[in-house]
Amino acid sequence: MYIVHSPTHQRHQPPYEIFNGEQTPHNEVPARADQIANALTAAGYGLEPVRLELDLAEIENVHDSNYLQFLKLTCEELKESEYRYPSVFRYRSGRESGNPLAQLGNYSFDMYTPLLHDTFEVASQSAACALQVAQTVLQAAQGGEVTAGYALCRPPGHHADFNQMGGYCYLNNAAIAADFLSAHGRVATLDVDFHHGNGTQHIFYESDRVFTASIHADPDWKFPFFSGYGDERGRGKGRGYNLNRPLQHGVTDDEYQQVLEEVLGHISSFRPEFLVVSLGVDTHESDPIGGFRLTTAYYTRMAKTIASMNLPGVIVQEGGYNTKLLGTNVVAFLDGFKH
Ligand code: OKP
Ligand code: ZN
Repeated sequence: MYIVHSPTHQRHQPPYEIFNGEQTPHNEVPARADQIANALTAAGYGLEPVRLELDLAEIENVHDSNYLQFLKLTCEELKESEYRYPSVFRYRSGRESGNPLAQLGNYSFDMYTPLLHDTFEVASQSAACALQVAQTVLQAAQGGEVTAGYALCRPPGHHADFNQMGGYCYLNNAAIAADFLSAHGRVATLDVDFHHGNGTQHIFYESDRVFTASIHADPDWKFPFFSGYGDERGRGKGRGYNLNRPLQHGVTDDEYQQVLEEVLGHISSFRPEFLVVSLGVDTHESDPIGGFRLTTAYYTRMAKTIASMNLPGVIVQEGGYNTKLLGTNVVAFLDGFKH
């Protein structure tokens, strides 16, 4: 399995989350990616450092260029030790404001996702990991070979929308990979993170080139609350090309498996030529912020089931917050995915 990671991710270190006005420990810590990398190496997987540089002009289908410029310039302006959290959010008037505080609120949807001096650079490298894997998988596919690769992305991406950051995400790594592949064939994205992939859903909501599917905690119960319901099916040309399966707390391996098989049936009817998997292992029974009951062994079964579609695949790391077991769970998944 081709694996790409970014060795500079440690430089993005959000100091805390703001929840109910209080500072609480941040969940999206550098130890996450380090622990995954160590577990992969120990299991005999080879990791390649990312070499691709993200070209902002090439992701303008996925992210608003004003948003990208805002991220880049704001981070550049910050000193090494500084960080910025939004306080005032977008008001539904449609007016815009150049005030820096207003812009931060305009381009954010929560107070979990701060900007630091290195955030944009690290997020760009995270996205570059996904793109580099997508390029490699595409090349193999063009040579007639069905392969899969894994992008060890940090920070994660699936909550990042066209022009908003949130849920620890700044650039939508999976959407960037999917958009790139969609120039070469139909793409399906399957999001198995515990949380709904609202960014990925919304970015492709009006597209019939990318079918988006997500299995996640009922948004009435968990973040991101404002999207992820079963009646969201796509709009315009994209009508029928989005699928959500919200689940209640305590879901077990067998219950999850049934839903997964049903979702894969819908994905198959779309006849995709590429598959992008948003892999979050915050569905594990031990996850500190999740609420499902999936076991480590199940990730192997889950991966085998997904891999049975036999499509060129890009697996993108999203969430998972048990920094002791993350790597074990990712290894269990990748072990099951090998074609
Ligand atoms: C990002 B990804 C805990 C609140 C957590 C934000 C969750 C973001 C998840 N105090 N809310 O999908 O794993
Ligand atoms: Zn998650």
